[in-house]
Amino acid sequence: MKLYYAPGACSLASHIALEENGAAYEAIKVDLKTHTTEHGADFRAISPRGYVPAIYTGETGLLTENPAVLMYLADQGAAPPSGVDRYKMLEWLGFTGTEVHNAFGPLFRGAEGADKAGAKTNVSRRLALAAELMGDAEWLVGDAPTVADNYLFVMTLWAGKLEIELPPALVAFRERNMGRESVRRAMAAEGLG
Ligand SMILES: N[C@@H](CCC(=O)N[C@@H](CS)C(=O)NCC(=O)O)C(=O)O
Repeated sequence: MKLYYAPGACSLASHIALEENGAAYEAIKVDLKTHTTEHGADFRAISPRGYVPAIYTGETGLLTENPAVLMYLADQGAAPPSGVDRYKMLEWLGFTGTEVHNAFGPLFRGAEGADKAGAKTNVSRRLALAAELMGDAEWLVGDAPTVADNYLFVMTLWAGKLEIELPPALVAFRERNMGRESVRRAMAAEGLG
């Protein structure tokens, strides 16, 4: 299996899942500015979408879009969530992608002034809702982390980098995730401190 990633991007969630699963894989870094892989290949020729994450497997060929990639990787794991938990995980993947991840968009596209302030407020509102939805739970679904936790965890890292205050529950969630071996390994592999 190959993972196309950019350091600290949303593809980190998939990188964590691969470390969690423990099977062999190759991680290929992509420069998102030049759309070139670390091997000098044109990334758009590999994936016309031009963004990460993308995985390539013998079974799926190229697979993109966070929810699909993360669901696939969850299913390769030792204990994929089943029954209602599977739908709950999908619910979190949908929420994190469309409500939280998308809210960061203007900030990564260089929003300034009132646009930047508005985008930060929007992200804060979404993160506050995530914290409310979590309640007192340690993990998003059931009693162990899933790929949905990986994805929301990356959002908490982005918030920190952009100096967006996190609700206390998400500060604790971020710390809890930082304690996972798979998270440490994936972050180290991406050169993240
Ligand atoms: N809809 C895509 C969005 C992925 C996405 O936003 N990827 C960002 C990194 S977090 C990216 O590669 N941006 C570079 C670009 O769009 O050219 C998904 O959910 O996988």
